Amino acid sequence: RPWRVVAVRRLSEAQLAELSAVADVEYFEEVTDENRADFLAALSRAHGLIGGKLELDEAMLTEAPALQVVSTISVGYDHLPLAAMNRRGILLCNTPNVLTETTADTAFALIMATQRRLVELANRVRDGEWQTHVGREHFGVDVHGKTLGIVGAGRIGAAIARRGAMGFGMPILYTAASSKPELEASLGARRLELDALLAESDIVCLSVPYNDDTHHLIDAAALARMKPSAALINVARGKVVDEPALIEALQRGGIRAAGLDVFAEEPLLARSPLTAMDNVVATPHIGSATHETREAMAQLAVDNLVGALAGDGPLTAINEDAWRKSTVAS
Ligand code: 8YV
Repeated sequence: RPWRVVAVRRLSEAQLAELSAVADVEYFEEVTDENRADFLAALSRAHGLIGGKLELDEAMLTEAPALQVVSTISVGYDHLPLAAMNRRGILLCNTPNVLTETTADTAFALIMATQRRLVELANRVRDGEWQTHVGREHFGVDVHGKTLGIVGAGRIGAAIARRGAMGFGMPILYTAASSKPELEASLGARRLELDALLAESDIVCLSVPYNDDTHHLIDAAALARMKPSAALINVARGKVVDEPALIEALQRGGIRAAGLDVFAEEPLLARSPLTAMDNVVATPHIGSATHETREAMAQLAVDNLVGALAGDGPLTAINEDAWRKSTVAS
């Protein structure tokens, strides 16, 4: 076995066995303060790194001279130093496609929960507070027929749009770098500039990748453009939203509600006002967290790593060109 691989979190026995067939594997259930030195020592010898929530920065890369492939068990890679990896010719693989439908389901769960106040009202039942008939003060707002604005109609955004249009008769608005003829033809979706989408939507759903361009894309000015009756749903990354500005808008009725699966800091600390607001449904970054999808993500990450180190190449990579160039050069 010519390769050495460091694996962190979320791999099954079978997947670890698959890796072990081509590489010596050092497995870390979790990297903590206690075992970080061991992890770094393993990384300094490794050709491949695979896992979820990988902690890796540019300084760690310089301590990992043999590293050739990083295979993250996530579609997002905003936590990884791509520019430095490109310079070193280190391949970055992610896990698109296999989590698209599950993440769109999560967005819809948050849409349903915020429109119909499901968590707030279910908590009342659990707390024994269902003593009278439900009156106007507990009414929600409809889901079906509401205008759904998708900020970032990529794979996940398109899957959310399909659910909205086909399941709930929602008019669909979207932003995207380029127009999506298939969404326009099959769903009647309309592409708008962000400002216009915010002003027209009853539900604004964020499904953009996080990067310099999308940092605080939804700031105080953007929130002010939304209808006071509108809800904001975020299954992207917390920092796409200026969180203090969102809290302020929710508190003063600038917008009606928010369904949030992602936060500026995760885990969300109990002292965040978001944990105590009736018009907020906060879930702990569970966009892709089903048995089926996490298994498929881990499998794709294993296939990417094995394919890159010992096979014909990765299935889903971000920077294959940079890697191939450096492989040819060395
Ligand atoms: C991951 C996600 O679980 O894929 C992503 O980008 O946000 C989630 O599916 C998370 O990044 C931790 O690996």
